[in-house]
Amino acid sequence: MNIELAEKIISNLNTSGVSEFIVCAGARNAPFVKILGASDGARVRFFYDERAAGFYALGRTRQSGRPVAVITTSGTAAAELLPAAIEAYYSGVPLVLVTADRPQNFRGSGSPQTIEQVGLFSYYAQKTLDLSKPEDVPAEFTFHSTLHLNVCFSEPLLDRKITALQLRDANVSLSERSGAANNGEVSRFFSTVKKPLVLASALPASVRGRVLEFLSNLNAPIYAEAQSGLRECQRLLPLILKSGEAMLKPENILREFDGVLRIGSVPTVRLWRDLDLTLAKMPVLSVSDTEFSGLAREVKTAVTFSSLFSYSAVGAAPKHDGLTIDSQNYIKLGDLFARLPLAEPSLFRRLSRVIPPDDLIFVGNSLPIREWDFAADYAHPHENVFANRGANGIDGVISTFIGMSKTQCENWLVIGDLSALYDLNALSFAEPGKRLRIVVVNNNGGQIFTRMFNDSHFVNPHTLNFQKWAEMFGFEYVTSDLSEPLDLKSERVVIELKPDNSQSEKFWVSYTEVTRPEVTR
Ligand SMILES: Cc1ncc(C[n+]2csc(CCOP(=O)(O)OP(=O)(O)O)c2C)c(N)n1
Repeated sequence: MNIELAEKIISNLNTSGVSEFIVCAGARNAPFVKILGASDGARVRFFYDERAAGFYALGRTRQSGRPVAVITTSGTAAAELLPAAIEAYYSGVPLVLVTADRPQNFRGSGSPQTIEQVGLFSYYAQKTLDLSKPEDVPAEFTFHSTLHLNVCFSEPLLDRKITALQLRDANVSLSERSGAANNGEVSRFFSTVKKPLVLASALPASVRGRVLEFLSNLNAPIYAEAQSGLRECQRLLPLILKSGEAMLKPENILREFDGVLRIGSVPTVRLWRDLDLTLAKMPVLSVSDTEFSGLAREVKTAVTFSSLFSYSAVGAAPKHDGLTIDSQNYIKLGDLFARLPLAEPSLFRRLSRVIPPDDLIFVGNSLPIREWDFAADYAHPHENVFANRGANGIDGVISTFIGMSKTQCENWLVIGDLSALYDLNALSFAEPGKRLRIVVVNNNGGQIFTRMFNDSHFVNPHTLNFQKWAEMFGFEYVTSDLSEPLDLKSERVVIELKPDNSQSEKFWVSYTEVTRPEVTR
């Protein structure tokens, strides 16, 4: 029955739209390993680290727009998928988690490699099925968010001969977030908010054109994060705030704006957290393709894009003062970049000039995503910037990036040193034909905490460099301060940037000084 059960699961997943399987072999999932090892027509990859495999599958799902299944054996192997499941859940990615299990009567016994697997992913499996018999397997699966299939196999594990399955490269259109256009909440927001600030965060490519149209009609100042794909958009540039978070301090927000329109995923910028603290009374409207409002307020859901688009924004916001202050600050910022060339933000600025416009860029959490948003040059547009912002983890970043990488362009990852150390074995996922440029910003620890707490216990300082790591996985290794063009010879490269931490410190002190309101007004 095991082989029949596993065949039915693979076939039905495949006909429902899964044509890619990442398999981490153990004994308990032997039926899946044998069947997928012998089948044709689907993309199958084998790997040994389930945590990395979960994130790689997440990256593959985000790249292809189709559900990808990751298959583990029983026990802690299954538990290793939890971080990727959480990230997928909050970013609305349809990841399929298939965990092999011992038969149901072993539950609660503590026998070898037996843990409580049903409910293992808690909230983070949108749907869970506990499958023991072929008759339990649904003919069709639907994919909205995370799906957990826990599959029980008894011994003998390989209970009959395998027949090679002929799988197909299935196409599936994922169901969009449902809900008819209802612009009631949108018009209510604009009936009270007359001076809105727009926060644009990660946007699906499919809605960018319409968001662009809406925002140019609205004519309100915009803080656009790079993941929106609109940060350097020529048409919106006159409305874009370019001098970083100084303009977004609570006192400035209260003076210049009377509401916040957030479009896209939950923003990274500090202001978003202030909207639950000192700015808790400021009206906020969230528009997103995931349901989460991202704020601990009474309204915990976001409205759909179609609700926003059914509202006519023409003339909703008057011409705005905040933009003048921002432009003055932006000029001062230019001087800072020139004066402190080895400060971390200055390196990010140069890096943004080095990366060609159509390349894929993945930014790690902690400082990289913030410094890219802050410092990337507005004269060098990049529309394909991604990050793991569902749960903001520093885990699984390299695995997700390699999963998302494409053959048609260069693929750049910009990552902190601790985040890189977290996911070292991910380089095994590299495949021929994909040009990977992994930029490790090695500032010797988690420097995001230096500015927050000034206590080295948070930082985990070290003196490691990444040369041997690159060599171990056959990557070219380069160090640079980006003052000269990069001369990369290989398909796969690790580029280590070493900011001067004392220049970075001076940079942020000077930034606060030059953008202080008394100085600017
Ligand atoms: C899995 C996980 N563990 C811990 C954290 C908390 N955290 C946020 S940033 C950070 C330090 C990251 O250091 P690094 O990657 O070197 O980046 P830097 O701060 O230097 O930019 C930590 C530990 C997290 N976000 N995710």
